[in-house]
Amino acid sequence: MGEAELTLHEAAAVLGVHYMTAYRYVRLGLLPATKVGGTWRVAPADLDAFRVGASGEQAIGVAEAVAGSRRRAPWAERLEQRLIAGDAQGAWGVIEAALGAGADLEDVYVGVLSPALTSIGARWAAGELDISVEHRASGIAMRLIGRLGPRFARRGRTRGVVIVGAPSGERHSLPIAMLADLVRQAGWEVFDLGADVPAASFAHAVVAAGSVAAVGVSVSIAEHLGAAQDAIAAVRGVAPTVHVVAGGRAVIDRDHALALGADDFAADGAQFVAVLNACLGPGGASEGASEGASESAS
Ligand code: B12
Repeated sequence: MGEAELTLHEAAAVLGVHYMTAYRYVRLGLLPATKVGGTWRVAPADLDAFRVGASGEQAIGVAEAVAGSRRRAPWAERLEQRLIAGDAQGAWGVIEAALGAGADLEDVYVGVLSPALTSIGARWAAGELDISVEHRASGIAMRLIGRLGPRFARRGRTRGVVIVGAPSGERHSLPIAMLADLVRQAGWEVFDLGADVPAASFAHAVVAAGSVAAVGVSVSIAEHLGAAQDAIAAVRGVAPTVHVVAGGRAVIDRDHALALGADDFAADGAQFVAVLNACLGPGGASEGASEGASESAS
């Protein structure tokens, strides 16, 4: 056990700033703090690091501190701190600050939120974080995606329908939610089925949509690869020509995706969009893909 932690009032006094200023530092992820029984606590080492890093920034205000802090902890690290602290408002503050500093929406998903989650997963696997902390962080991440999602919408005619989901047993819905927004931003209409979707329901969604350009199946855990194979087979059963793309942490490469019965593989959202563009053309759904789905719908 190290030195006793300080209250936020004490930390503010040490920094020579108003309590509300210190509170904003915490909310923006600049000053690491944890909530204990409803009040914020700051570790002396974190306060020292902040004082060294801030080098007078606190005297010139939060905006400058935010700008200056870009030289210190990167956005992903700061978001991770807020997610681990269970601080939903502060997590949103970090996202807003990153956007304000010039990050675009894709940067926020790929360069800020994903690495923060990856690190949380690694720290859970190392026994550093309790699963309840990871669950709480996941809940906040989902709400962040909920707030960011509408900003990915693109006006105008959609290029076709893309269905994404994770197969039976697979509970990782965050990767699909981010993927769905990135594909939406590229002009496709996306139906996000979320996690734990039975094979028959993948098929049902394809038939119900009438005309589908592509289906993306996400697998995070190797144990669910068999269920992914079943989902792909079910889609093929109702729409033989629809383009199926497999991805996610558990799908190693293109050969692996093909072995699961998919037509293609993509390692991330940008590659998924590239695959959609390449096989379906910039104008939208290919004849075959539409036909397959609509045939089956009739
Ligand atoms: C959040 C999380 C959870 C949450 C999920 C909440 C939710 N609603 O999604 C909860 C707490 C439920 C959970 C549960 C479990 N989890 Co978990 N989880 C994570 C965590 C921290 C983040 C996942 C995430 O969103 N990552 C961010 C996304 C964007 O990254 P991504 O998944 O790699 O996706 C990218 C690409 O793969 C690709 N992609 C993804 N899907 C698709 C699909 C298509 C079509 C395409 C083209 C591309 C594509 O694009 C994405 C963007 O680049 C990861 C850590 C990590 N490294 O990711 C662990 C992690 C995936 N979980 C893990 C484990 C072990 C589990 C559990 C088994 C733990 C347990 N014992 O309970 C359970 C399994 C539950 C189940 N049955 O599925 C391990 C898996 C290890 C392994 N060997 O496979 C990880 C890696 C943690 C770790 N470091 O050990 N988890």
